[in-house]
Amino acid sequence: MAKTPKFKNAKVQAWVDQWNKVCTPEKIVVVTGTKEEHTAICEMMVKKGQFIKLDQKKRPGCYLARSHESDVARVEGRTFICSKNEIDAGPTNHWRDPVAMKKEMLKKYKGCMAGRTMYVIPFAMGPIGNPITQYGIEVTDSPYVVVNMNIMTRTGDAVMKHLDKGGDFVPCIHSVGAPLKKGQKDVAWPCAKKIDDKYITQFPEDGEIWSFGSGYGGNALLGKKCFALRIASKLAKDQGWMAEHMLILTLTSPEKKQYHVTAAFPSACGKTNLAMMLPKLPGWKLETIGDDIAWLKPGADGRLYAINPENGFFGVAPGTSQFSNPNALLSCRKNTIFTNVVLTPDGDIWWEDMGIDAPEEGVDWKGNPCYRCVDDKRRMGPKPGMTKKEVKELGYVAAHKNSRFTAPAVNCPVLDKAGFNGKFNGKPTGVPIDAILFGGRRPSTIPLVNEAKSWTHGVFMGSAAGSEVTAAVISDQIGQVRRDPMAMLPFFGYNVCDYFQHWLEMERTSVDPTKLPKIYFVNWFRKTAAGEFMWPGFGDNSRVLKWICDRIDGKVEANTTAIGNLPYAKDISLENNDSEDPNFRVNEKFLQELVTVDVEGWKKEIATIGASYDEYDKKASKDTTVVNPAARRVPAALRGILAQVTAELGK
Ligand code: GTP
Ligand code: SPV
Ligand code: MN
Repeated sequence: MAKTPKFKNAKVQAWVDQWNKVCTPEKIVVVTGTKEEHTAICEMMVKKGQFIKLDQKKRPGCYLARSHESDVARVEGRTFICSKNEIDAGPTNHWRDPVAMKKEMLKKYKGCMAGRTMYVIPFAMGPIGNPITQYGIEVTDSPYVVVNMNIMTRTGDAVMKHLDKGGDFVPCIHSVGAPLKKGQKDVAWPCAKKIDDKYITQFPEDGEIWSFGSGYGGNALLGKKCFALRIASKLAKDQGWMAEHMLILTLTSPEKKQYHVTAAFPSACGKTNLAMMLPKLPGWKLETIGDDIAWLKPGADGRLYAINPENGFFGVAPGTSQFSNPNALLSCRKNTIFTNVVLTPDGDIWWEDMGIDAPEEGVDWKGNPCYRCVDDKRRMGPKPGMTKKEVKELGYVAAHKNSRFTAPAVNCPVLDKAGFNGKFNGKPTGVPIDAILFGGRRPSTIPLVNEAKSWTHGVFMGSAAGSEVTAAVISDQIGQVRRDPMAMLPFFGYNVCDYFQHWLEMERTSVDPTKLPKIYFVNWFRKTAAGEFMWPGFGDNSRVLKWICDRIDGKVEANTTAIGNLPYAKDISLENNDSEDPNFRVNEKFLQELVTVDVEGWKKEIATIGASYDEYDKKASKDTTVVNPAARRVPAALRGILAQVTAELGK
């Protein structure tokens, strides 16, 4: 056992001491958060073969990691909400009894850090000192986690100083679950290889996070999904605020009017892209505040104010290109960690749809050689001389579909620095939100943009969100449409029905409900029967944002339909719609279709929304502790909207 360092905060002392005794690491390092320390850990990992140092002229401060094949994304099947009562975890979460779970996991943690260093990471979710900010301590045996946390959160001495003064924090424990015997050589990506040995566990009532067996992304960087969404959503419900899977952006019109927008899209459905999008519409300026998580609090004036609790971007690499998201590429030019992308012979990185030619030869995410296709310079295959078709048939990609970059937010050329620092008009309130967008990948039925008729209707829209499952999660359902309410399905820290009720409460308890943001549902992903996207997306999404601003300002009429207020096609600006590439040009015929109600499609849609509600209600119906027949079920107000839309569609 290592010697536990001394901490001024008694709770920190107890937390580290406890896990030192259980996990028996070789030594303990308290992360101070300096640049030198960060670099030294990266270099240590290079020496151990866990990081590849990229060409420092092309990518200063950048490294590449390759994960184990079993450890490439979040594991929803092994993610648990451990509330005392099962009903409090609700119908969408995997529930376990907290006492039994701690007992089971303690067995796993026993001796799990043997031969390894235990790092103690003090971190802040939000700007240090901001009244909305929350603090955490992550104890981990993964240096990869340390350097990623350094980028994704504010870490080190400044946080510890805050805790020294007795500040409270969320205690987190993480282990890759791969102890080393004496003299045993470490591997490139230590983790528990069997999926059933991985645990991503939240104890919302104790406010604790216990993670074991995975080193990847949201499974291991515990400030992100585990804390800022699962634990925070429960806190937020209890305290009257909201923790959401949302980007935050600042939009400035040619008339210099400013708008703040948040958007909740499921994993790998376009948050990072929208958050730093380059508007196609002339004169419009977009700035980034956050790309994944927003904490929103009601202000004294009735508006909702948002901060981004994170400090960096853990962005999807494939598809990120000079055309689709130049600001993301610029964000990862320096001090960035790449995971599971292709290594090029000149020490740079590449991925599918990066918009640049593949190297003739490279090393794929598994560490195997890969080669440029003979008939497509932008594809790579596992053998020399392959065609694009052969590669596709193999289902091969050189960069993993959920390969990612971890980039500091300060690198983003369009960062709204004040907003990112939680400031608005010089005050640490966060920014006032004008519009909330929901969305998802929906190849059919769902229009380009649909405005809610009321807050309750907006909550209904969010509750009914759905999307094709993406590679951001290890699942056998990739590509199938599933309901993903408010893009939070994997991230609710409590019962989804209570969460819906909480959204409704935000209006009921508001000092001025007229000041709440307007709510919209957007869909950039409609496809033709032939499988082509009907909307160019990316920078062209600024056309939709402008319509939303016009609606907020009362400048345009909308088409009032059964499903919501749709734009008239003429009100979607087609200025600057002259790209040579038809994929990056709005097709006016498609646009008309995108703003028309597909009545038959919607009847089916409504039926599946109703079915999802029924499914949610089942849990309470089967639970003997729920006596009130309306309790712990989908709120009647949402059922009311469902009935109303159904009736109007039938007319
Ligand atoms: P997480 O980080 O997993 O929460 O994902 P995200 O919501 O931030 O998704 P991201 O912006 O990284 O986008 C994921 C994928 O969707 C990328 O491959 C993008 O190229 C693609 N994408 C994003 N926006 C658009 C769009 O407007 N149209 C189309 N067709 N694809 C898009
Ligand atoms: C997501 O899956 O929504 C992500 C990536 O943002 S992860 O941090 O792994 O959750
Ligand atoms: Mn996300």
